[in-house]
Amino acid sequence: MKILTLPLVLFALLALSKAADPLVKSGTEKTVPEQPGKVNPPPQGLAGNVMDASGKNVAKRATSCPGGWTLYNYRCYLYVSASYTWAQAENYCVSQGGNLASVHSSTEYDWLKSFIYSRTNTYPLTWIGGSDAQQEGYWFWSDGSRLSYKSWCSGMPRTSAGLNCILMNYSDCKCWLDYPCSYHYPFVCVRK
Ligand SMILES: [Ca+2]
Repeated sequence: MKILTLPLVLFALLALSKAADPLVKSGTEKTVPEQPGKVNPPPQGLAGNVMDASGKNVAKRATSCPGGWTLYNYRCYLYVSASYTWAQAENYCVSQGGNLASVHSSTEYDWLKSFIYSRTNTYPLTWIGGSDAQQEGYWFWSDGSRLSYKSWCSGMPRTSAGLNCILMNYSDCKCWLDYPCSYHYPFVCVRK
């Protein structure tokens, strides 16, 4: 019996030290006391994910789409063939939980053109969400994102009054035209 007792005692000691381990660890990790009132900048996650201080992802990124919408690069797209004015089109997109589409790179624009082609077998003039109706020359996307990537046709945008909304797929180059917002065209909505 004595031979058996020693291994049992050793085992019990080992088990006790293992159980105590997490307590020791959490004790030693708190060497830097938290400073009340100090707000750390939100950490940047992979692929531009924006997280708040608790590590929660606050940037909305779609991984699936409602029926009829198409997922591309974490956003959902809907082509609407009905001809609306730019404002009617934007209003419709908002009613569906989105905005008129914004475009942020040539890759994204190439995809958007092919997406419309997949729906229509052609390249129709189509409203997207860019507008300078608020102030001439100040272009915004209706979804609030920054208008930095541009695919204007040669000579665009023009400075004459009343050409305040972006039509895509103009001419052979399928570039952007600034056009009167009150004209009726099909359009593309986007939602996150
Ligand atoms: Ca304008």
